[in-house]
Amino acid sequence: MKTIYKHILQDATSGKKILAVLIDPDKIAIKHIPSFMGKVNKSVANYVFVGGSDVAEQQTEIVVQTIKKHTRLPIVLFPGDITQITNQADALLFLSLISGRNPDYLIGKHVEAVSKLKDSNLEIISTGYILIENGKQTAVQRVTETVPLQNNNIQLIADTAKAGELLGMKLIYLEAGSGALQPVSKEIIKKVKTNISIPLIVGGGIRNLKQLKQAYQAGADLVVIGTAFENDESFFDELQD
Ligand code: 1GP
Repeated sequence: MKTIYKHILQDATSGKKILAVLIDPDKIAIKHIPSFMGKVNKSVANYVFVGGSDVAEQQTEIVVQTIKKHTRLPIVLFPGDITQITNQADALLFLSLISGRNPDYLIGKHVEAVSKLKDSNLEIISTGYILIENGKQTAVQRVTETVPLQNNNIQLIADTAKAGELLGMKLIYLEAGSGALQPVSKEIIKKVKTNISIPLIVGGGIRNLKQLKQAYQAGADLVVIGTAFENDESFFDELQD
């Protein structure tokens, strides 16, 4: 049943806040997945996102298969490349990097992905992906060779998000980049949220409960956290209810 987007939409509409734990297949050891997922399962996390910027071929499939054995949470691919697409997951964020002007990441990779997706059962969720400057170069920026939107140009960020919605995208993802020094600001989240009527995802550089709450209060419907859990799993203890 392809109901992941329906649930995100329902939760976003009713004001319920959603949390996704991001697992980078390049950064987690397979043998560590059972204990890591034990902590995810006890936390308030609703989804497991899987993806990264530099991941060896086949690695995503092995990681997703192992995660599946240790959780009932839906697994959503958040791929940095088409080699990370695997039918073992439940859904795929079909990301178009609308903050950039690199045709490969706007449409090229998507055309390449079609042959892989034709016979797949993945729920495909069109997502407008917007990279925001955060003070240092991130992996997404390096790999995609795009320039992030400046964090003081809030109107441009809001217009970019709205253009994504008008193009028919189902989600907007504001991304400061994995391990960002600063998360996306409250002002940006607020402005984008008031300009769009589709669910808003925010991620990058969120490392503590205060920043998580700030993102939700500003208008994020779904927050993605990866690095903070990689660095300190005790963060899960703060997120038990
Ligand atoms: C990165 O938004 C995600 O794509 C999560 O970022 O690893 O900084 O939590 P962090």
